[in-house]
Amino acid sequence: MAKKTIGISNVVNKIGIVGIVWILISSVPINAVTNGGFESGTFSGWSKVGTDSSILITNSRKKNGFYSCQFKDPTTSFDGRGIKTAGYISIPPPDNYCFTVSGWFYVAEELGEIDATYIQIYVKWYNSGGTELSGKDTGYVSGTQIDRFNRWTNVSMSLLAAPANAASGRIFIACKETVNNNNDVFVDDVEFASSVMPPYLKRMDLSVFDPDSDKEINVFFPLSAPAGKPTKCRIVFNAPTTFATDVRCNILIYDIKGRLVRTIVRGEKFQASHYDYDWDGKDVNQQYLPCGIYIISVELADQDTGNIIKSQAVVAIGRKL
Ligand SMILES: [Ca+2]
Ligand SMILES: [Ca+2]
Repeated sequence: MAKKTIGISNVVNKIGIVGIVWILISSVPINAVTNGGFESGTFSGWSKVGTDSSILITNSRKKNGFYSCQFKDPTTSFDGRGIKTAGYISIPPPDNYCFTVSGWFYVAEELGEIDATYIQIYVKWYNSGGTELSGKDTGYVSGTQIDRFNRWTNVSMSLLAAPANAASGRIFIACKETVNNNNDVFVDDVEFASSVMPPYLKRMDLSVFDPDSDKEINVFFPLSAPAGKPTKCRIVFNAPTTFATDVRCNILIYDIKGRLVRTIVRGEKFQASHYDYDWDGKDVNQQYLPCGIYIISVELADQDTGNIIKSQAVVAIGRKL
């Protein structure tokens, strides 16, 4: 197989297409939450979800400043004691950024049983038209995360990926209890931040091409190609940014039944910005594979963190009749 490792400018000159170019944008927003510390002394920037009189701004406890939000006497439903950001918080491009949502929580002991108190903090995502991208909530946490009464505890979820078409997010926070202890819950210093998406979370833009024409293909003909049709499949993908740690790459070919039929690369150290391999349609024994559908699977594994990003493409082997 041919292996070519080429730089970005070469890729653009050579291929000239297909989202090979990614845009690196410098880091942006931190704490885009209006009144995230409740320091206006009101619910400006927030909407209540649930029983109005039981969700308060209070100065009786605070992580910072003068105020926090108090959920009094939780019920057995998250719907009864909750808040959400009133506005849609614009986000930078989900392709290039991941997100962190965090807040400080305080469970005030009345009758004990910390395990009975649950909190939630999560993000709902919306497209540019303000339509909720259903089923895409991220960052759910329940109360076992807060294991002490009467102490401020930070709950933070980072590396949240937004759906590709997300343009904004809203933060939802709620609490409930499964035993009627009425242990009030306080929240303060809610933050929503973005950071440049680390390489292992980034899409690889895996594509397959005809090596001769640089056109994307769905089918190739290793054994006997009709005129003008590709005989090989070229596998192209990117490292989104330079890896900071030790990343290994696997490129594996599976048949439609999930059987591994060919290993193009296994455990190779991945260092270049762009990779480009040819597959000749042969199996591990250098025999031509039968007509059918094959799945090209590329995995990048971070040896330090154990994180894996996987991308798959489907291609068919055809045969001239
Ligand atoms: Ca505060
Ligand atoms: Ca209660």
